[in-house]
Amino acid sequence: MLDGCTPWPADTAARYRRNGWWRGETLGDLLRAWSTTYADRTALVAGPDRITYRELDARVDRMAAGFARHGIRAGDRVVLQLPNVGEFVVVAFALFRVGAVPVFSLASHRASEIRHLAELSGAVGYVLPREHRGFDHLGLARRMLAEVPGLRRAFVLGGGSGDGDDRFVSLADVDADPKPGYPAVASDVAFFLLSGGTTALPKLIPRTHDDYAYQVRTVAELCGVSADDVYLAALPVEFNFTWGCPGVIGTLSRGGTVVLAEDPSPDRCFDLIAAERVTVTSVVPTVAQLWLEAAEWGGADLSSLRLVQIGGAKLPPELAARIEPVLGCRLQQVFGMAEGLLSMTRDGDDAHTVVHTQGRPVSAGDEVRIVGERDEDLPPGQVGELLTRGPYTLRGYYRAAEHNRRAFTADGFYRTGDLAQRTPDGNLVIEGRLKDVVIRGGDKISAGEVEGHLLTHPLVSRAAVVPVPDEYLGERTYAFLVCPAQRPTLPDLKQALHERGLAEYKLPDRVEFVAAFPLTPLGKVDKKVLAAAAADRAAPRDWAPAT
Ligand code: J2J
Repeated sequence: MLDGCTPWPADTAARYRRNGWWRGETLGDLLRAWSTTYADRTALVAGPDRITYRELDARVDRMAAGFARHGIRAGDRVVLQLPNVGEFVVVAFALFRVGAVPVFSLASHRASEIRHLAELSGAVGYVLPREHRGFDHLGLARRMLAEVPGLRRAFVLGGGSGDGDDRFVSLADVDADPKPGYPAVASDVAFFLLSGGTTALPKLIPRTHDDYAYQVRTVAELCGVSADDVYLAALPVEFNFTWGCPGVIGTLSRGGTVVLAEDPSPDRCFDLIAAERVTVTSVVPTVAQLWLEAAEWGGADLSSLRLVQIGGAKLPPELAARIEPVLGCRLQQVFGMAEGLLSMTRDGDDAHTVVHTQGRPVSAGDEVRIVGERDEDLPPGQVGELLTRGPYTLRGYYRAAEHNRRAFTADGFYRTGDLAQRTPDGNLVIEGRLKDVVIRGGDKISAGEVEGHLLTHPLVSRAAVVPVPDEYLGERTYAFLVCPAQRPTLPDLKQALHERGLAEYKLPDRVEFVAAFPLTPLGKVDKKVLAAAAADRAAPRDWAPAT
């Protein structure tokens, strides 16, 4: 396995293989097999492009050879930052085939995040759009190539640099006659997903071909995906939910059609659902709410939908109860994480289970514990931290030995940081979380990361970021600041964070200045008190200045 990753123990891996869960197939080889079976069916619809399985496989082959010709080798890391375009799928599979490892960045990431991901992964390449939603990604790539030592090539969708700099290659020129026999290995890392992050800087989640192929196969089976299904990728395609739960890969594995939407707005998605007769899609609760409001206005033809998966953040039961009557299709709640474990409600579950729980883990190999403060197992009905390990859950973040000691138990359970209980009939209910994260819409924002950036402002001496409930986004980001000399304005602070290259979605929505922070008996900032104060403007703020 790639240096810096934590493999599963040998006996565990052997058991996963014996059980037929890990089959030694790479994602690149699997696409080849699917293309042979479903050759002339439509694999992908993106904008005006419609491509068959055969064409997709051929494009992937040519691009893989093109990457190899541009010096990309097995084991090389490549930051992949593209919006929901067909090229995302082609690039990802081309890299899988070569055995190179894409790092799935968000299209909304800026200099701060891309620099960190490129440095941490040791990336040699960066795939990006020339421009997207008014942002100059090419300019960002110029900066990254200058600042990150190992980064030597940028592959640009929509053209090269235009100034003769041969480190910039147009993605269209990543093309060569196919060569057989790449050295990708199924037990090795296929790609990196990003953690929702509790630490100041995002961590990388290694996903192997074996583990991801298993996840996708299991979920596609559970959701009854067939060649008649049309999956709408409404959320960003690099999100684990969209990519493989069953998402893009699960749909391709069964001969269905993947339709990529530029954004999840009801305007855009309802047209695509009607035009392409979409049957399955996945959204976060915030998007579900917008869709419900739009659908209640009437006029949309959503009759083809059979299943809407909702996950990524808590789905309020009132919202959950409206899905089936208003959208006219089945709801599936999904509790998932890029780290692995997926829990879902099932076809055949009663209405109460679907509305009020996040279902059951998808694999017989998923081990789930709900524990109290001393890691003791709690009985059904009691809320504790959810720990998990299994055939598609990581054993360690990439190059994060110290963090891994805290994030995993000695016997390899991942501490999710989520608070959950198990109902007597075995369903999970997510009750909250221990981790210091704001879930804004579906976006995960590490409080520590934003605090670190806020603290670089010369007027800010202390910063504490907490979630505050929000009717539309579920939560927003609320920053408490101690600024003894003078107070910066919110636009001023936003501008400063912006200049530091922080992605837009991480900027605080609200800022409040206080004289001091409330402290726990152990002298740590008491974020529970701060979160309660953020939610209640009338609550007292007379926390004594620390002495
Ligand atoms: C409450 N919190 C939830 C839910 C995730 C499928 C679906 C979602 C993700 C995802 C994913 C939640 N109710 N239904 O990767 O494949 C919060 C938890 C969790 C964190 C993981 C998938 N579903 N969450 O959201 O890696 O706090 O993955 O630990 O982005 O989102 O975030 P992420």
